[in-house]
Amino acid sequence: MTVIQNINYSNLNTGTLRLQKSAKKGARLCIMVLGDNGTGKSTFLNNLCNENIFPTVRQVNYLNTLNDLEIDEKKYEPITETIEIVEEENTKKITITLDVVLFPYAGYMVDNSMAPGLIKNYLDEQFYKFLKEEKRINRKKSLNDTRPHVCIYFLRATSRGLNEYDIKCMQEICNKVNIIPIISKADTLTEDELSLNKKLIMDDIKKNNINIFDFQDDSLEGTLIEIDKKEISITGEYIYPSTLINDLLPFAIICGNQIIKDENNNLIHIRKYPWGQVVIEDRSISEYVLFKGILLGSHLQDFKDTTINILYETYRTNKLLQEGTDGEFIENPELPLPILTKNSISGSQSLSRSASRPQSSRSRSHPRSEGNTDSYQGNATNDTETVKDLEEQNKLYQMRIEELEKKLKESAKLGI
Ligand SMILES: Nc1nc2c(ncn2[C@@H]2O[C@H](COP(=O)(O)OP(=O)(O)OP(=O)(O)O)[C@@H](O)[C@H]2O)c(=O)[nH]1
Ligand SMILES: [Mg+2]
Repeated sequence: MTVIQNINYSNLNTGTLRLQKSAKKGARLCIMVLGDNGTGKSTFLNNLCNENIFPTVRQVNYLNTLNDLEIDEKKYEPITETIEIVEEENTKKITITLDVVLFPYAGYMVDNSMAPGLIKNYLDEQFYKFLKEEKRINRKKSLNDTRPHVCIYFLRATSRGLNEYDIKCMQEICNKVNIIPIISKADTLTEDELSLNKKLIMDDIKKNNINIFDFQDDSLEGTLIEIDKKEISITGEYIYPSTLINDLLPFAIICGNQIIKDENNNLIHIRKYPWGQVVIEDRSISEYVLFKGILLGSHLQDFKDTTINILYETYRTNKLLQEGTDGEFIENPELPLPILTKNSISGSQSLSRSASRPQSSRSRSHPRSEGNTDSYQGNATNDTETVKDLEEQNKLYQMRIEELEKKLKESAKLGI
């Protein structure tokens, strides 16, 4: 676990005040970070914790990787890291423990078709582990909870909306985790391109029924950001305290590659270019601070609540229902089998109708009644013959009964 003494970000007062409520016991959040390779995930995480914890240059031999591109489930095993962020505000310390889950190879391979399913399985597994702990008779006081509360999904702005892989991946996981879409490397786009990409991505999200986290009526007013009246946004339009967070999605961020101190001795992130530098905390350049405030401050608890009360609860209900059904479903050889009728032999509709009727000894003792009812289909001739056989047998029994009755009457007459 890495402990980071954190900084005073500009305009974090409202949020940090909110966070102080939970400061005593400390807040904990589990984030999953997904997205194509090289989209800036590690850089973002390093900015978040002010330290180079996540290597931004992949520490694998690229040549070996290229020679080794066959699909292998093991490659998709997640990496987890726990970071402790300590925010200092007016001499008060606020600790946020961040559990980070990364899938280093997801979106990296030539064939990524396995990745969405495996990520979904991972999320299911975390739900299942929690459910198992919850169902124990002797439950631990604090259950080991590894359920990711947020998935920060990094998107490459291509001016063509979402690519096929991102659609598939988001569709697979959107009912298991709160997705927040992010356009990374926003410095590579003009204001117009950025507006267009935000729109195209949101259109694709709606069109493909991807459920991302819904901020509902929450506006910037309730976040960490103190906007006086209006200020210019990254897309060149104005934002106001009343601007809805949903209208800003996907957040467009630039992340820094250096940390320096400003004139007030606060740490700030900068991205250096050959022609100059930009300050990441400048909200007209990057929505990083805005997103950070929402993630670790104003909406931290909302992400957890939605995960626990909606996403996990839905999983739990379905799982328990499924288990209940499985438990009750005992294959019973005594279950009534359908009576064979002409209709039942010729059509599935009549088969289902006859299935609810009681079993006759005739069909039960019939050798074919032990098999699948489907096997009766096409045996109409045989069954007609069987009925005839039985009728013949009945006639013989009837004759035998009549014979016996006759004998009884004769015996009675003779007084035997
Ligand atoms: N121009 C620009 N470059 C960025 C930005 N964020 C990250 N980068 C650069 O993009 C490159 C890849 O960044 P990483 O953070 O390693 O990306 P990643 O998504 O972790 O990559 P993988 O782990 O390989 O999938 C690095 O050279 C970063 O410095 C950004 O906002 N703007
Ligand atoms: Mg990385």
